[in-house]
Formats: sequence, structure tokens, C-alpha cells
Amino acid sequence: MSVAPPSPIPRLGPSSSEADLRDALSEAGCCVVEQAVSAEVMDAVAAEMLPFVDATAFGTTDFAGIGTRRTGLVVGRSRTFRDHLARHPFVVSAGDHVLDSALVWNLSFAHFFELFPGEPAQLLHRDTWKYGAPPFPAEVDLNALWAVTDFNETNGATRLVPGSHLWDDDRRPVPGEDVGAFAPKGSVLFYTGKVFHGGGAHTGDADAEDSVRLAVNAQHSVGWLGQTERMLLEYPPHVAASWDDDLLRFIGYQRTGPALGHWRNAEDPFLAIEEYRMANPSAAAVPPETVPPKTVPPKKESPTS
Ligand SMILES: O=C(O)CCC(=O)C(=O)O
Ligand SMILES: [Fe+2]
Repeated sequence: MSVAPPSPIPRLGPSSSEADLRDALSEAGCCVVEQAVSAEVMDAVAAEMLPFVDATAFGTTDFAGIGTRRTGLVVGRSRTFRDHLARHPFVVSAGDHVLDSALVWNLSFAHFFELFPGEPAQLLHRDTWKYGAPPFPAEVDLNALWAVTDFNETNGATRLVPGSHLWDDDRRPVPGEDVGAFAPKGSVLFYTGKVFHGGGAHTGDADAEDSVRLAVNAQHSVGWLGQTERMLLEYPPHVAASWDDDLLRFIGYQRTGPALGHWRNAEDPFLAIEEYRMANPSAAAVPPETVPPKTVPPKKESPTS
């Protein structure tokens, strides 16, 4: 039986409207917003994260990828992520649309991904499988995968099955149904938790400049689900007091339902930040935003070559 060619991944630009973004996500469950930020912003994220990656272990399973490293604590380590990516207007609009069944939605995790030459394609999957729960009636997750380098035909651009967010729970993709999310550096790929997708095969030359595919994966989830990262443990008030209030709520300093997410005597957890700021007035001062410096990420050895 021949398979119908997959529909293309919708492509938007930095000046596309909110309506275009909503339509793309409703119909395909995914889209690329080309060059949502400048290449300099991505270089700054890479420069902030690369000092930490050598302490990160490679994956130990086919799914995690033995040629893939995922380094955490992106919110704390990358000021550029906090200032330019975390609450980017496209992210906020996409989350408000896809996760609209919940009163609030949060950042669930933010990881810095390195995909090295030689890494095979990842199993096509739905991210909602990670919860080990019965199928959800609505979308609970939304990914923003930021292209810190180009995503192209050879360096493992994510493969997706547009429209598969609407499939029955027992349907699985067959070969030929997935398409590559090619995207220039600075773009953001959105896909919902129900869209089948997976990292592509990295068939590129390990000796080429910029051979490692770099990405920041920010995943967002409805407020009534557990965040993937224990962010309040990672970013307690003495670490995070100077951050923007909206960002603080977004990482978990907020109630997440009518009677959910309390702190102490059923209080709003944002009070923990306010009390810390009152006791430590200088900690509340937000340092002025810096222009991201232009830097080129160093080349890495491939563990699979
Ligand atoms: O790296 C990618 O392109 C996607 C990775 C992914 O889907 C996952 O690890 O869940
Ligand atoms: Fe995934």
C-alpha cells in the first residue's frame, strides 16, 4: 500500500501574525517560525552554554542518543535565554493557543541539545509518552526547539509528521510520513506533545565547521501537570530574585489551578520572591540587559565517529 505524501510543515516568518501561528498549530500541530531571533542571539546562547557541556554525559540509550548530549539549567546559565527566548512573543502566543484548556501553563524544562555526526534517527514518538499516563483529552505540552545552528538535511533536523496530533492513540507513523524541519539559525520549531516527531539522522561530516547541531529545547506544559524539571529547587529565591516577574511565574512561582500550587498557608508562591526581595533589597535590582556578544561556538569531537 502506498503512503500519501506528508503535508508540509507550515512555515512562518518573524512578522507573521498570531492568527497565522494559531492556524498552523491547529492544523499541523507544528510549524517553523524562520529567524524569530537574530543569529547573534543564538551565538550568545551557545557561548553561555558551551562552558558547561563537557561535564554532561552522552545518552546511554537509542532514544536518548549515544551521540547526543542534553545539558540542563539553561534558564539559570543563559541570560540570553531568559531575556530573549523564554518569553518570546511567539512562544507566549503559541502556548496561550495550544495549552488553552488550562488556567495557566508553565515552562516544563529547558535543555541545550548537541547532536553529533553519526547519530542515527531517533524513534518517532509523542512527547506525552513520557508521562506514562492514559491519553490526555487535550494538548498538554508544547515544544519550542530553537535552532542555535541551522537545522538541515544532513545535520539531524527534527523529523515530524504534520497533522499527527489529531490521530487516534493507537496509530503509528509508517516510513514516508515524516518530513524534516529544516530551519536557518535563529528559527524556532514549535510542535505539540501529540505530534509524532524525532531527531533526524546526523549524516554530516564530522570534520566540517559547525558540524554539531545545536538547539535549545524549551518544553511547556499545562499548570496541572508536574514540570519535568524541579525548577523551584534549581532556581530558589536567592538565585532568581532579580529575574523578571513574568519569567518567575513562568518557571513555577505561581498558583497553577484554583487550589493548586500553594506555598506555606495556601499562599501564592510568588510571595517567596517578594519576601526575599524585601529582606535583600539589592537582590531585586535587575541588571541592565547586555547586547549579546558575537561569538562562534567551538567545534566538538564526535563520540560516534
Ligand atoms: O532533537 C530533536 O530534534 C528532537 C528530540 C526529541 O524529540 C526528544 O528527545 O524528545
Ligand atoms: Fe521528543
